[in-house]
Amino acid sequence: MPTYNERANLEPVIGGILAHDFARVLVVDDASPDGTGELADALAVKHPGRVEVMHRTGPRGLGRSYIDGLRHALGTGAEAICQMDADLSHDPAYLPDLVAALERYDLVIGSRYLNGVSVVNWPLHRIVLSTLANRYIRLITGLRPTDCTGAFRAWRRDALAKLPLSTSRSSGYAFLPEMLFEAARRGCRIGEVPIIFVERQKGYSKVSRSVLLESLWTPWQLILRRGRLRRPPGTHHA
Ligand SMILES: Nc1nc2c(ncn2[C@@H]2O[C@H](COP(=O)(O)OP(=O)(O)OP(=O)(O)O)[C@@H](O)[C@H]2O)c(=O)[nH]1
Ligand SMILES: [Mg+2]
Repeated sequence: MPTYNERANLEPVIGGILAHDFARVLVVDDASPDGTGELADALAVKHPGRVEVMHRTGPRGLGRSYIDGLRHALGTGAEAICQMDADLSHDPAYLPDLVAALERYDLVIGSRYLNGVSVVNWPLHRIVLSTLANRYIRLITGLRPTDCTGAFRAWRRDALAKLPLSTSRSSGYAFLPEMLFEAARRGCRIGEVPIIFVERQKGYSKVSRSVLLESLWTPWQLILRRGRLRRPPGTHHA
């Protein structure tokens, strides 16, 4: 779970995760100026063996943090590895649904767009932008999932281990469709379960206009490098 200035959300989200007996959590903090990292350290002391903290230094970034965190998680022997935002938009109550669907899939997406649009408290322009972005990505790359840009995902460890995590080029949000594309290319079975996504109530968004513009180029980069997905493994809805 990557964090940057999520002090107000950290304790409730970790509480929600630890409510599941099967779960452990790794917080990947990018030296948040608001003290999220220190709070995470205190929670690690409070919940020994169940909360771990990675303090990143150097250039910050969502994609970079996911790469470091997912690689670390692979090293722990976990059979199911989940990724999620820390701002409570991804409700930890869905974790059992995501993990259960790994019985049938290699990668399970917690999707906002499986049953129409399940997003609460977004202004209309953001819903339009996000649904258009997903259509755009599917059209260009050949990917099938309804939600290619969300970060709430569960992986079987063997599927994640096949991905070229260290050579990923995206440092920001482009990392999310890129990982899906690489998984689909390797024949991973990709499933989706519906989630209701609620816009953050505390803290602030880190999405900038330049990050969104950068994402316009991403699907083209993917197919120029690797070719469009010709026989995409069908996405089945879990
Ligand atoms: N480690 C790390 N985490 C980050 C960075 N940028 C964002 N995050 C975390 O990534 C998650 C998603 O970021 P948000 O700012 O919520 O992005 P978003 O969900 O697209 O935007 P909102 O809907 O406005 O919240 C949150 O848990 C952030 O704290 C970063 O540079 N480094
Ligand atoms: Mg968010």
